[in-house]
Amino acid sequence: MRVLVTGGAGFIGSNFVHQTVRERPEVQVTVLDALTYAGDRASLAPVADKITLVEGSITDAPLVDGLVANSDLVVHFAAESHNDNSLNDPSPFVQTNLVGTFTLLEAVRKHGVRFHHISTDEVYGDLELDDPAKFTPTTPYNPSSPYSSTKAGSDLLVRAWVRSFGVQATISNCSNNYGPYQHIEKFIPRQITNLIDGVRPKLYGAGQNVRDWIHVEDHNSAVWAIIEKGRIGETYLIGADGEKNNLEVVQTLLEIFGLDKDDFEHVNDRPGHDLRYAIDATKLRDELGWTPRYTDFRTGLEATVDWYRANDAWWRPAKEATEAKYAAQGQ
Ligand code: NAD
Ligand code: TDX
Repeated sequence: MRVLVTGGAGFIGSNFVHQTVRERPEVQVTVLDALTYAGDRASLAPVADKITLVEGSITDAPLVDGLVANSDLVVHFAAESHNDNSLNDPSPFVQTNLVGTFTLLEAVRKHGVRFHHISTDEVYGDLELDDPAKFTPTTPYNPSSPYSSTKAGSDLLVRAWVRSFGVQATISNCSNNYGPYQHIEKFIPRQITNLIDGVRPKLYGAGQNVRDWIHVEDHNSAVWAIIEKGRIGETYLIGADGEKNNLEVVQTLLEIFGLDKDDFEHVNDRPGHDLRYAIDATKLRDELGWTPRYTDFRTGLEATVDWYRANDAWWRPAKEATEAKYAAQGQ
């Protein structure tokens, strides 16, 4: 099987490529990645001789057409993925998330290629902190930020291409991922690398916002389950019952580093900050028999801390500029 992985030099995509090479040696992997600030050749270095990396944009229709024509499956991770960036400049979000997904859909339509679209739980908006409800596949779309609204739009394009043109596609909406190779602009690796540098973690607002954490390996095992056993046209929600508020996450990290639980700073909150995300993954578990392997958050977090300690060379070059950008907005 020939698989085209878009965004395969990013966080979740590179982990997907590593896992696929390790567990499915019969699969031929081609990565299409624009190598933006979030994409890094080095994330694919351990598998470089086993895959093909094409540097280019998913908005480049002739390039996409040629690559899709030579594939049996497209797994679409490529996106602008950071909410804070989308508040500063939404334009690349519209280009990549909407125009890029449209470009891929036109190519898979033309060549009759199976498509799996990677999306986020943020398309559903947020839940109240005291609401016992979780997101399900029938929760109405209600995105808050330029990031989540362009992801929501991309999901709707996929649904329309399935219904109108018979494109063979599935969609997954996953909760917050953590693990190796995550860009240090994101919450968990930002705080881990701050702590490695002896800098206090930075908590937006009061830290009461809740995210539903899943290890990236569990996300990707669910993606393979959907590719192999999912029903065409269906949406599957991926989550591993990992709800934690941001304060709890920071305090677990402080504990891992042997520091006092109050050794963090409150910084400016994110405008429009979503309160709580929570996934009900019953459909994925019952229909496809998927279960997560990383069920203990603290153990998964310790392994992630070890990875960032051991891979200073991977993240160090981006640290200064990332922190300067946050500092400019009091974060
Ligand atoms: P990331 O920002 O780490 O990686 C994105 C990758 O896409 C990078 O390698 C980047 O170079 C590439 N890219 C960006 N624009 C491109 C373009 N125009 N053409 C080709 N490549 C381009 O993101 P991530 O966290 O790995 O997220 C991957 C996917 O998973 C996204 O679709 C995101 O919406 C979704 N998702 C992420 C999370 C999470 O917690 N990180 C949760 C749920 C869903
Ligand atoms: O320094 C910080 N301090 C802080 O308190 C940062 C960077 C974040 N936060 C908070 C904001 C959020 O409540 O931590 C939480 C997580 O923040 P992010 O890592 O930016 O993730 P989030 O906005 O929840 O979105 C993530 O999950 C869903 C991914 O970035 C998206 O791509 C995915 O769709």
